[in-house]
Amino acid sequence: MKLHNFFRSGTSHRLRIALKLKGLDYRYIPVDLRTEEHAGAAYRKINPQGLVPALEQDGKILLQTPAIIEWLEERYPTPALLPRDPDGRARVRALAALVGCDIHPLNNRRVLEYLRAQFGCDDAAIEAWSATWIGAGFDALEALLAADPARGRFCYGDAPTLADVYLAPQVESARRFKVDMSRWPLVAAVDRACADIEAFATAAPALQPDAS
Ligand SMILES: N[C@@H](CCC(=O)N[C@@H](CS)C(=O)NCC(=O)O)C(=O)O
Repeated sequence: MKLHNFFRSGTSHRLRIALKLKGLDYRYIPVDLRTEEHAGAAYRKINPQGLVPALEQDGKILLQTPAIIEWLEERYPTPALLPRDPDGRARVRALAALVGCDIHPLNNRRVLEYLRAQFGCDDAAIEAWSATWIGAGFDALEALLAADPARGRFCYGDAPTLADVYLAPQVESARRFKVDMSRWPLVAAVDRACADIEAFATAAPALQPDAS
């Protein structure tokens, strides 16, 4: 498999974690967001949307991390990233969607660049914007975790699931935007539990070949 990705991209980070949890090897193909490589013609042949990551296998290109991770789950079911029962699956998917649909897209690079270019936002304004949407999402996540009587070390139970695969990169991004994580002790505790697992530790942005 070839993983077209960028070390600091949250969605790339999410997919690296899922691949590593499944024990799958991949070739790391860096796509540099700093030089707009993702917007160029060569990468748009892989993903016309000009977004990373993309996963290539046997000449097929898979796009959109929710679809790619569900494909991995179906193709390589062990270890499972979703619980067996429908209620558990709905819960885990909801926690993942809270991050993937309602936090991450608002803080995407192209959104922040648009705020800078069209509305003259400076670094402080960008940090305030990002902190607002990360905070709103993490407030809800913290409440959901607190209300779950069966909660274990992770978002759902005592083994990592899809929800943790989404959560850990979002916490990493929150730190990059200088968001104080002490407001969400349960979210921070889940992130620490994830960091103890090799798949999460080795997927970290700072350890990737294009990190600088
Ligand atoms: N919904 C897409 C989102 C992908 C995405 O937003 N990727 C970001 C990096 S985390 C990107 O390529 N951004 C480029 C830009 O904003 O210019 C997915 O889950 O794969």
